Amino acid sequence: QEVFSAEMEHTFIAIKPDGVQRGLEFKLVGIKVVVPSKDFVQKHYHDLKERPFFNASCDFLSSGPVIAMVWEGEGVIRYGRKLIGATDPQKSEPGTIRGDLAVVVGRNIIHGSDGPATAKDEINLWFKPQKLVSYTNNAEKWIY
Ligand code: RTP
Repeated sequence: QEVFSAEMEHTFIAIKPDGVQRGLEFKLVGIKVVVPSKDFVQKHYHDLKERPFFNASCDFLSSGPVIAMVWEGEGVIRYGRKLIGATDPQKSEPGTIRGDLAVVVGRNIIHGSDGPATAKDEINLWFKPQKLVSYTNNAEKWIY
């Protein structure tokens, strides 16, 4: 079944096993593109239910495609937050994703779990366990 318009060009990009396994960064174990429903993102943001920006944040997160990922590795939660930068992009350091690429708090580009308990809940919400890939590293095959 053809899902894309014939006039628009598409490409398929795949990171091959050496690129995935050379240990260039943390381990990507799940990824998908999804337009989440408002009902779904209300679950994601359930902790913010009482905050004045809850509804606006839910409308925004459900307004278009989200690339959802699960990364694995020692310290990945803390490092992820460091790479992402402070919630308010105007307070994020240069060199962080939000510091370099975002301007306002309601459009801060990227989310990262803030601790082990939320990471577990969010991974369970966004991914079925069978969609996560568990693999051991074979990097020695590609290092010369
Ligand atoms: P995130 O969960 O998205 O990584 O954000 P966070 O922990 O850094 O911040 P949190 O307080 O959990 O807020 C979640 C998201 O709500 C939006 N927000 N708007 N004052 C505001 O208008 C306001 N404050 C927060 C942001 O998109 C924030 O990332």
